[in-house]
Amino acid sequence: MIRAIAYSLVLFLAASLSACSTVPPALDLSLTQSSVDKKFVVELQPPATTPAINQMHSWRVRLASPNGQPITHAHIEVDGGMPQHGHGLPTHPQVTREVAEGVYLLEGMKFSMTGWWEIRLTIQTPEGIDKVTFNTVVNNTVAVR
Ligand SMILES: [Cu+2]
Repeated sequence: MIRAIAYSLVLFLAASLSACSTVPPALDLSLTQSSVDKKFVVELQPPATTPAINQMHSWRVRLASPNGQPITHAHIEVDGGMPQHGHGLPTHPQVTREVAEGVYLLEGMKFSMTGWWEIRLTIQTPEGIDKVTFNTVVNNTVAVR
């Protein structure tokens, strides 16, 4: 009886461990994506050094038209989360300003867990509104001090 319980506990732990670490194999990790309706080409620029888990950090967003012209004065909203865990971002990141022509500062990013995260942007410009989704896999297990 105890052996049976111990055995099923081991099976359960093995199953939950593999569920935690499985990232979909066909995940598109490209940092340059076309928006859903092809109105924009968006490049996410990660911080120069990989942030630790729970470390607040910033990204840059480079926004261009399909033919490569920088798009200025856009309003960009940020959303995201972990699709496999059903939770959102632990912070409310914001695009705070345009630091160069068509390049925007995305502040307040933080990843609280390792694994697959989605970063979703909604981009509003005078030319229209469109959405884009990026996938990123956080492998860093270093905790912030
Ligand atoms: Cu999670």
